[in-house]
Amino acid sequence: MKNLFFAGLLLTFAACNSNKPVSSAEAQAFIDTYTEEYVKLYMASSEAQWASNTKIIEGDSTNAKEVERTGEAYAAFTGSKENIEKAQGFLKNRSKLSALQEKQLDKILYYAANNPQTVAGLVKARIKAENSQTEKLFGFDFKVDGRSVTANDIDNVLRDETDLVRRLKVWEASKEVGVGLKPGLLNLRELRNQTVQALGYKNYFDYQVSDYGMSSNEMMALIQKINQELRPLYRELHTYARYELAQKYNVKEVPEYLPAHWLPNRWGQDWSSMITVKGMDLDSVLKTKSAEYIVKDGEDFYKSLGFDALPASFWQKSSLYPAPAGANYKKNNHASAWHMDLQDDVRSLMSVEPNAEWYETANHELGHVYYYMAYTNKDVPPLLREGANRAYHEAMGSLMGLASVQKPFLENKGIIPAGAQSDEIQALLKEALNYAVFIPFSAGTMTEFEKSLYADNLPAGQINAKWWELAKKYQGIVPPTERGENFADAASKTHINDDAAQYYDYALSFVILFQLHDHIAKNILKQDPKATNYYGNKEVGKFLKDIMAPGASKDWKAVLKEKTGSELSARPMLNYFEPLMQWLKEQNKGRTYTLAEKI
Ligand code: X8Z
Ligand code: ZN
Repeated sequence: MKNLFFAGLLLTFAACNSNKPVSSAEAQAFIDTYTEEYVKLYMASSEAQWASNTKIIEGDSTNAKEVERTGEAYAAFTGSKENIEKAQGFLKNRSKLSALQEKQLDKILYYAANNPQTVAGLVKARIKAENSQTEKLFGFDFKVDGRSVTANDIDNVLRDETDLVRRLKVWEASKEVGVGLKPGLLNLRELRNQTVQALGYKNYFDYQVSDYGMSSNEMMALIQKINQELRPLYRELHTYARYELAQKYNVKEVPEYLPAHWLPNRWGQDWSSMITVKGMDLDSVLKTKSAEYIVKDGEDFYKSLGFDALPASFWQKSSLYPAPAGANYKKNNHASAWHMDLQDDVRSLMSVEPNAEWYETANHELGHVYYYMAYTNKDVPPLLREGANRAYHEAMGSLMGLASVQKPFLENKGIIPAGAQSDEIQALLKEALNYAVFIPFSAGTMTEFEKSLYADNLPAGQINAKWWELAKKYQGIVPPTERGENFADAASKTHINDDAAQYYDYALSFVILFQLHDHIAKNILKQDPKATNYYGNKEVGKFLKDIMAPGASKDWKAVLKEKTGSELSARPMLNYFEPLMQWLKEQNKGRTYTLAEKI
């Protein structure tokens, strides 16, 4: 990708390159000036986006105008011809630059490619279209039987309801939002592709993948390998779930593929709430707590490892709980974390309710926040205040989420009584229904769909057909009824709209998290990876901080090798679930498998 990128740049700007000799001091002066302006514009744009995501008022365009104004200013600067030429000029003499300077200049060009001034009109249209898509997605009023319901309400029904008629109704209601998002998505596909093409990327998928220093083909090969390695386990889980759910819903004939409305999640990406482990019923304990407890308890876990308390501004400025009933505004209902100024203003946007799913999500978001805090230090310049790669950023909090549901941890915290009997296989099954079930969704359905959309020019008339073709192939999930092209079920998923072409981040993050967890359990705690207690262990905290503190100033592959001794590998994840594999095969004896063994 890099080659293509520079080929494009040279073509566009060859005539303007200065031949002045460059020095590291000159490069540094440029980086410093750029950074000062960059941080200002980034802050202004973050504030506008924060307002636009936390207070969506129908018919009020105040936020939209601010998002456009600040977004355009940010784009004009980052994509300016002058900044591109300068960065490119310095990079012609890489040997004269320090590694840190080289990385920052590469970042400057990476940001530029999303906002080239040469296509300012397209960039402007994209900023407007992106904000309008987000407002439509999160301003949407879900309705069941004519009554407004929230995303949390929908999720609660899909988790607990056993009446299939009611489940179908709620599942269908959850997909209605996609209908109005389809034109916007098609428009954004064009705008996103065209903006990055102006600086030589093949398409927006290619652009996003290049942040890993990889080509799209390399990323697809990696992702497919992971998917294939997890396939035997997923195939057992899929077979098991078809039979168990048929029994749960009192359906005599076991379906070949899982009807989407049978699953306890809108996209079938996490089935863990299918199982309640006796003696470790975290969900019912958490339901007796407050939403505030969930977030505070997450912070307490991080603090026990030696992380600082969250700054007072986090509690003042975050938007952690659902909008009050009857509020005249809606808010983004998907969890996120924000580094507002690339300094100390860290926030999270959530709609926490006291249950196991939000407990996991709160841990996840705090992982982002503690990552921000760790790399906000004098050795990491603002332009490199990012994860070692995007997947690391996702992995940290998810790792803590995994650690926080293991039995010894829960016993230690007094969430479950010490010494309570519980079935280890059931606990492992519950985890697999979360972590293993997620892989075909993230590495399969989502990634393949977005690749098809951005890189392979998926025709507008095949958007929904493609989505369901992939859901069937990878997840073994089918729609409950015919879903024609009047629907755009993919667009009901947040990331398809506002975090485009990046969902492989999450698949990779799960692989990384099991690698880190395996290392922590075996080499630091000397505990069984399936039964750990991280709580209070400062050495674990140090291990995590050492990964987080350098941000993007270190190469992500080198970090993994240095910290775990191995390359990226799904082995630790597979080993973790190995005992479950045997058990599932036993359970599934005599049952019909419908998923192909190989993808
Ligand atoms: O989107 C998220 C985070 C964003 S910071 C809450 N996750 C993925 C999803 O919900 O689809 C976490 C894991 C998967
Ligand atoms: Zn995240």
